[in-house]
Order: sequence, then C-alpha cells, then structure tokens
Amino acid sequence: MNPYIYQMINPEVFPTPFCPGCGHGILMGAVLRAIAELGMDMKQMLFASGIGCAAWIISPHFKADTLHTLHGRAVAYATGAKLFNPKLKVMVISGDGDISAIGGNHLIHAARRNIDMTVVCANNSIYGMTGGQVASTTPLGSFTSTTPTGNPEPPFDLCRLVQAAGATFVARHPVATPVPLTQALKKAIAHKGFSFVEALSPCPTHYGRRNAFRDAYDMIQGLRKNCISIEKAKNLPPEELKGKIIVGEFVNQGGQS
Ligand SMILES: Cc1ncc(C[n+]2csc(CCOP(=O)(O)OP(=O)(O)O)c2C)c(N)n1
Ligand SMILES: [Mg+2]
Repeated sequence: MNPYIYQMINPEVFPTPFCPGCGHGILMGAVLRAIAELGMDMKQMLFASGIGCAAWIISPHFKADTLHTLHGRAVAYATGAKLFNPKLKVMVISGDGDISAIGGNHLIHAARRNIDMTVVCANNSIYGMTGGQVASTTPLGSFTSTTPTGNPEPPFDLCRLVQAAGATFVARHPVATPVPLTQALKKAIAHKGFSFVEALSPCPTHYGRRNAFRDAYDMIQGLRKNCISIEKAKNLPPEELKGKIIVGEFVNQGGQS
C-alpha cells in the first residue's frame, strides 16, 4: 500500500459505517489508490456526494475538501465549484439512487455539456441506506423491500445512458476486481472532460439477502462470474450474454488533463 494513502484519510472516523460485506469500502480504497498512484494532491481536489451509504465514502473519511450535499444534487454542486475555480479537480462519488434516480437530470446534462469532472457511481442496485427500496438500477424481477413480488421495471444501463448523453470517458467494473477498477479510476481522473465510472458494489444487507445470495462472499463470486469484458462479449451470441454484465472501457475520447 502506498504510504501516502494514510495521509489521505481521517483515521479518527474509522472503522467505516458500512455493513459487513458492503462493497463501498473496497471502492473507497480503489479511489484513494488511484489518486495516490497518479501522484495527485488531495488539496487541489474537491469531492462531492449526495445522500446515501455511498455518499459516506468521501465524507467524513477523506482528508480533503468535501461537500456532503442534498440528495441527488452532488453533480450540481460540483458543477458550481468547477465554474468558480476551473483549476479544481472535481470528483463526485455517490450511490446509484443518488446519481441516477433523484439526480438523474443533473447527471445527463453534465455529461451532455462534457463538464470537466469525474463522476463515480457506486451501484449496489438498491437504495441501501433507507432500507432497500427498488432503484432505477434494480434488475428486472429482483426482490426489494418495495417489490416483494419482483421488480416489474427494467433498469437503466448507466454506462449507455451517460454515453448517449455525451460523456467522453465511460467505464464499468465490479469492486470484485479492484485492480481494473483502480486502473479505470486513474484514467477517469486524468481525463479532461466528463468522465464516468460505474463501480458495481454488493449490498448483502438489503439486496443479497432478498435475492438468494448466501452471504457477501457469494455476491462477490456472483459478480466475478457474471461480469464479462467487452472484448470477450463481442464474440459471443446474444443467448450466451443473457444475465451477463459487460464491463470495461466503453468510451475514451479526448485528451488527458
Ligand atoms: C429529497 C430526499 N428524498 C429522499 C431521501 C431519502 N433517501 C436518502 S438516501 C436515499 C437513497 C440512497 O440510495 P443510493 O444513492 O443508491 O445509495 P446507497 O445507500 O445505496 O449507497 C434516499 C431515498 C432524502 N434524504 N432526500
Ligand atoms: Mg444504491
């Protein structure tokens, strides 16, 4: 571990508030490693989050300027900060509900405008913090506290959504493979323009236990089994891609900052 990472966190707030087996802590480690490996100074950065379990990744854990904002509004705050101080490296890290449901409008317009910021979405397929309600990312048929007979609605593919809106760097990886996730985060942070990383993060407490996962390990193994790289997916017929999650780098246009 890069020793600089210990200067990037507030030790007094550990251990984290995350449930045992939650993937958000792995994502936190991956973000810190990415920043450390890029040799960036946290003092030149601003982190924003909304409300939810994932919103706690940056605040109070990061020893940096953080904005723990209103539910869904982190991208709007981040846009304002970037306009005020264009030299700032701005990063939003928050949950799928926060970024793509209540905050979905801010997300697509920031992507359309190609605003120079990095948005990291911790996608656990559910509203974790409020008791496991169905989200805009919950897979079709999944059980949640508000869909006891199975989710009747199809989910967003967040990477395709932001790609269609105009994002110039788009990638997805599960926390189950932290090395490619960290590499994608490094590229996203170094990218000039709107970059988006979807980090698939298991929620054993609210999603796993309602959807026949034995435990957190089972969820991590499930992600490893179901995720397939873009390169491999290209050669497979649609019937073999059923139930698979395609991961990798979907878009990489434009220069590095
Ligand atoms: C305006 C408003 N509406 C609803 C809520 C309740 N609320 C807080 S967090 C949250 C969902 C968070 O889900 P997500 O962003 O996916 O994060 P997770 O907890 O799953 O990491 C909701 C609905 C709120 N705080 N404010
Ligand atoms: Mg969530």
